[in-house]
Amino acid sequence: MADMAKTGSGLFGNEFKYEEPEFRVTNELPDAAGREPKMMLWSYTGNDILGMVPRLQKVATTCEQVPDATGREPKVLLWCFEGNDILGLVPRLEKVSSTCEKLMGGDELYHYHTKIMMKDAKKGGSFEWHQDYGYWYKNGNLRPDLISMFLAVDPCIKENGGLQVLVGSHNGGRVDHTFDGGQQGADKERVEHLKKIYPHYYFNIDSIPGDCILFHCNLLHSSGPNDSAQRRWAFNCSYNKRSNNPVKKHHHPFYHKLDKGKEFVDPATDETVKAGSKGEAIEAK
Ligand SMILES: O=C(O)CCC(=O)C(=O)O
Repeated sequence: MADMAKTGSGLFGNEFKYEEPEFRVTNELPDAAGREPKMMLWSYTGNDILGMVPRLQKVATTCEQVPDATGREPKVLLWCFEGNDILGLVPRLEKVSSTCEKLMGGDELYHYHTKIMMKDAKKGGSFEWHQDYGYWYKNGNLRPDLISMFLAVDPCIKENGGLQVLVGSHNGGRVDHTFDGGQQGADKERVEHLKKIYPHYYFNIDSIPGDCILFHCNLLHSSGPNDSAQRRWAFNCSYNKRSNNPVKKHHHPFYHKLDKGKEFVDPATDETVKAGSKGEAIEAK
């Protein structure tokens, strides 16, 4: 959609819909991200992401169970380096990585990690209120210069433990985190105060699996248990700024260049060929 980024839509005016064939990030997106009390939230669907969803569903599950405060366990499958399999393409996609880069001010980002968050039907546990920076601060990232893309593999709705956020709370700065079950949870008293300032919002990503949300690492978010009969999986890629290279070695990587994949050669710069008549764009079938 040529003018996709001209106007935000949705409840908070910062949801943007992407449609094939054109994807273009204009300055309105980062502007919307910076405005109070809006949060960083974008929704777009891409066929290349959608095409991977069935493959994600077949992934081998060498995952961790991370108990919530009640002992119920959502499962997490986490990897740091992109890898050369099909799943490694997701964080490399231009429309994901370059959009995140633009939203974070244009500085180079690198892939910090990707996760698949799995909540089994009737069993899956919660993620307590937290900021991702609650974890990542402890990893030696000096600044909150990280961003994530949460991609719905299954419909993610309130009933199966979909995502909830405090809209705009990334503007409130870092909150202290301590263990809450096996997870890092934000200071509960502080969260209760913040709830009075920032609206509590449930996402319903029910129409198109493949929709995603991009959000800043200081956005307070959580998700409930899955008591429904419907599985809830989500794919989550996180990036850090190169200029925010962590100061301590830990379980996620230091800066490494993100290989965004293809770069087409401009025949005009190729001295080994003489370009003939101007070629026409080939449309993929
Ligand atoms: O998968 C979810 O419901 C929440 C995930 C989450 O909070 C996170 O990855 O930081």
